[in-house]
Amino acid sequence: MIKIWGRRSAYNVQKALWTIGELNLPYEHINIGGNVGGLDQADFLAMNPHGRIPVLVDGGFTIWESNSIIRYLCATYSQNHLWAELPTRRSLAERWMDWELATFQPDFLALFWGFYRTPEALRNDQDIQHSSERCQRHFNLLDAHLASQRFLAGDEFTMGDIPIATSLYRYFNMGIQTPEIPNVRRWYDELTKRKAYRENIMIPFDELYGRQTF
Ligand SMILES: N[C@@H](CCC(=O)N[C@@H](CS)C(=O)NCC(=O)O)C(=O)O
Repeated sequence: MIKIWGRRSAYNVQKALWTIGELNLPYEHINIGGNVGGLDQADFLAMNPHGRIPVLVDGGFTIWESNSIIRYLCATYSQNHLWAELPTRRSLAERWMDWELATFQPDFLALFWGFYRTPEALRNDQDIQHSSERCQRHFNLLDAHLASQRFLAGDEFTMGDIPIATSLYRYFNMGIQTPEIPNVRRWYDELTKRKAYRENIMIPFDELYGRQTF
């Protein structure tokens, strides 16, 4: 039985839970992190020395880093569906996963923390503007890419969609101005029809509003 550690409101945990849902895998969830704490406990640090969630254990094997967890789950359980065996085809998905981690997520989290998780009186409008503009550039780029295909790696849903699309529900609902991105909207609308997306990503996040601690 797969075990996954991490609070359901955490962006990176949501990616892993969504993947588990897509693959219809039975799992045990251990709520940890945020106001529940526990990430500094010795038994948790023995699994992930970085003290971060998510952590996944499958058959006694431990994995940390959300995108590595997605790759592991899809390679092991998706029967060539979300994970392409052919390296060239798989690279079409993997580039978006790496881009999400290295480029997109730092700007998206700067916006989410600067705007949504900072109490209004403490917000730095200039920083928010800066990260909002950077996010708009990323979303415009995604919009152009999605003009000619249904999903990020082609016309089928793959693991490459998961990391970036995890941000969409919050981006469209956190109360900031978003650019005209009809192709991203169409992609999002399509994802909202997926049960696993609705159950793991489209969940209220107002408990995080104005809360600067994890
Ligand atoms: N690059 C790591 C980042 C892990 C990370 O920073 N996770 C956050 C939640 S999104 C965390 O552990 N926060 C501490 C907490 O929730 O208490 C990954 O993708 O797994």
